[in-house]
Amino acid sequence: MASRPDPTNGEIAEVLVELGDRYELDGANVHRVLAYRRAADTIRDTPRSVAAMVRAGTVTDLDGVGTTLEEKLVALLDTGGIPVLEKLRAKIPEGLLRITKLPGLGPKKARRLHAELGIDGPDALRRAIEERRVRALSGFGARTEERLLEALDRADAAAADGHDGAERVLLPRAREIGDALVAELRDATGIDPDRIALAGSARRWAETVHDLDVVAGADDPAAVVAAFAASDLIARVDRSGEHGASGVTHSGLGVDLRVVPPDRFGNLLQHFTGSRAHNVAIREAAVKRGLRVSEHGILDEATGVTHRFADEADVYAHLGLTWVDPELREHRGELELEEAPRLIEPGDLRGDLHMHTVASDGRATVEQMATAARDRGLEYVAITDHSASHGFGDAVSAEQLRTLIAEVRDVDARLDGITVLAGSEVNIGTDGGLDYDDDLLAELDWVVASVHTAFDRDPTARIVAACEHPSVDVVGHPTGRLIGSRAPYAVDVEAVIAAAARTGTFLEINGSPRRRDLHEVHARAARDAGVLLCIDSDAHRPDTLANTRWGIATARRAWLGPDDVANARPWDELRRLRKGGR
Ligand code: DGT
Ligand code: CA
Ligand code: CA
Ligand code: ZN
Repeated sequence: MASRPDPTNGEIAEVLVELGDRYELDGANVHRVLAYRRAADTIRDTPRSVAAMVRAGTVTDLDGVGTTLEEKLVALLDTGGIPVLEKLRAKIPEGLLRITKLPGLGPKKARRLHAELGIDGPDALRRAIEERRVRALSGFGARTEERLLEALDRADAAAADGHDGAERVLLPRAREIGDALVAELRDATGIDPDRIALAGSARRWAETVHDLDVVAGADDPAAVVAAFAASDLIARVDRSGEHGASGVTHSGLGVDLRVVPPDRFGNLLQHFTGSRAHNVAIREAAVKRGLRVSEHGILDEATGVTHRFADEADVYAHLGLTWVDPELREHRGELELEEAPRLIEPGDLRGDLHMHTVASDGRATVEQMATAARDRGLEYVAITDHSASHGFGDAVSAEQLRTLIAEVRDVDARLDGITVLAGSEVNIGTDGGLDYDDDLLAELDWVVASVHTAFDRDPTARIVAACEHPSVDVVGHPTGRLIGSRAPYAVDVEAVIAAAARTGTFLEINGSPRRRDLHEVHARAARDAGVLLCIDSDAHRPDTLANTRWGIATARRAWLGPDDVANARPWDELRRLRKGGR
């Protein structure tokens, strides 16, 4: 049998997503559809080859992969296809699948467009809207037509820009794979651990990463390149030479590897850490001193001597620059710093003031969350479940909140080594009002106020009103964005910062890796306006308490030190800093 290259995990995941989408359009049971999507997520996030697991008969070890799916994966590897997928492909037009991806048009509506109007793709949909035939269907109005037309225009524009291709990956996933790869190359080659690193956006702790950059300084570069090609984290090597290689991980993330002799590792690391804008600024500053900076070294034009450095810090020193932490290298004034600022570090956080339990949409109890936080070294936590109007069956009514407060007091009394505070993440209503009455709010130790609904109903005025409430301690995820999937709501961040400063309300840096909200630029502006920031996990399970690490990353990129962060203080100090010295 002719051998075909194994599909990467990303490619397998795509096939399963397509299978789920087509089943859904075919009217299949929702659980089956969700099962395919969940399996696709698991497979995409598996760092090693799933194709190899299928061959070894171990693929059912993965969460959500059973024997039915295993059979399909075997067929995919052996024949390049899955029979039921071929059947569904024949049955459901490609264009129909495309229009279900339009915002506002799920599979149910798409199926009706197909069944009742014969619409089989974007072009047919556009024609039908122009002929005002869509609004004739029940459940579709003139407003829907208008929105669909806008969505079609946006989809066309995105396709023309080529923006529908390679997506950026959230930082945690990129770092998980990148750190594993660096560790593997280190172990395989015995290279000096200080001479191999992740560079690029991952080292700068950016929100998303387009590709990984691995740099190394080694006496035998070919050995590092060979280890890279042999790594089972790498699905495919596209290009390889004596001093580097490019490849793709199983999840489809690109990787560039570059290797130089150890004596110039500092230059290489500095160059490929970027950012581009930071490097351009460095080169311009250097030229004025008669120095030319590149990844190969610093050329002194007067003497013709090229200076090379094993350590990155020496590159900055040689250029007469203060050391700049990687997170600051974004060309936002970092080269003008006279000394390196003391940035906040993970160990500086003493508390975590935003987390959920089974009382709302969390997965663990108050006691489990508090115990896990204590084991992570925290001194205090606030339990902040969703408030009465949250919906999705996850709301805490006023009466339930009283019970929850009692539970928190009880856990606090029983647990040693951690202070457990009674709080709430209160929805800000469309009129700027809060979900619970003032007396109940005043009983809480900690109140996070967040917008979760009606994003188009003047979020600025609502958040400003919340800041003016005497019991509101902090505004949660102030702009509501979800990186890669939802734009911030139209909130005037400057006005929110001004209101926070005026009222003594804190602003949150939500650590969920797809939020990181406030954004670093806004967090820096808030600090400059005298506002204290809270770095919170917004954890819904014990293990996501670790999300404060991504909040720390944003805080560092905002130039924040421990003094700028409310929960870097002991609770006894912070409680007095709450507005009105409550
Ligand atoms: P990414 O991959 O889009 O998430 O962001 P980066 O920053 O990792 O960008 P990437 O991978 O294109 O390049 C890594 C770093 O290498 C970049 O931040 C600066 C440096 N670099 C690469 N190519 C160039 C270049 O042509 N000019 C300059 N000035 N720097 C470059
Ligand atoms: Ca990169
Ligand atoms: Ca790159
Ligand atoms: Zn929230």
